[in-house]
Amino acid sequence: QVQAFIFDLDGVITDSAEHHYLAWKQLGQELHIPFDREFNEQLKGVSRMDSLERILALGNRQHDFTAEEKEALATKKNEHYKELIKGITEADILPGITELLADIRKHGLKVGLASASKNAFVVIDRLGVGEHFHYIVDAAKVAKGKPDPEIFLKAADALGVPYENCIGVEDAEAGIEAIKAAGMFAVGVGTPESMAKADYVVSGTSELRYNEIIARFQQ
Ligand code: B16
Ligand code: MG
Repeated sequence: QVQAFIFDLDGVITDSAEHHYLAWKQLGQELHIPFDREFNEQLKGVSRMDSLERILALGNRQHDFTAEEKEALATKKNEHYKELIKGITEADILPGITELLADIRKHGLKVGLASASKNAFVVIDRLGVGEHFHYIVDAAKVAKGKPDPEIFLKAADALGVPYENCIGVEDAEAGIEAIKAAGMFAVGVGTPESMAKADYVVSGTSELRYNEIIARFQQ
C-alpha cells in the first residue's frame, strides 16, 4: 500500500542538475581537470564536498590542496551555482511534475523532499512548489550522503510512513542506491544504464504518471 512519495530535487523537480554540472565544469576547467557529462553522472546526488573530492581525484590532485583551500573551491562553485539558479521561476518545473504532484495530493498521499542540496529550500521557493511538500529534509542535518539511505529514512520518519510504503523518485545513481538501501520502491528518471538499479525507469519526467507508477509498485 503506497502511502508516500519522496522526491529528489535536482534533475527531478527542476533541471538544476544542469546548473550543478555547468558550475562544476567551470571549476574543473580552472583546475585543468576537464570532464564530460558521463563523468558528471557520478556527481549527481553527491554532496558538495564529496563532489569536489571526486573531481580532484579524477585529476589526481586530491593531495594538492589543504582542507581550507578545498573549502574555498567548494564555495567558489556554490557562488557560481547560486548565480545560475537566480533566474529560476515556476516555468522551470520539469514537465509532468505539477500534474504528478496534483494527482498524489488528490489521492491523499504524503509527499517528502530528500535533496542533498543545501540550496534546496531556495530552489523550492523560487519554483513555488513548497505547498506540495509535507516535509523537506534539511541537507545540512544529514550526516551520511547518498548512496547512504539516511536522507530517505529521515523523510519517511518525519512523514510517519513505513519505508516499504514509500516510493522514491531519483535521477542519480547514488540516489537510486539510497532509495533501495532504505527498502523503498525506486523510480528512476534517466537512461536504462544509469538507472539500472531502479524498479521502474522513465526517460524523462513527462513520462511520470501517477497511475503507472502505482501499478508498477503493486506488481
Ligand atoms: P549543494 P539532489 C544534489 O541535489 C545534486 O544532485 C548534486 O549535484 C549536488 O552536489 C548536491 O545536491 C549538493 O548540492 O552544493 O547545493 O548543497 O539531486 O539530491 O536534489
Ligand atoms: Mg538529483
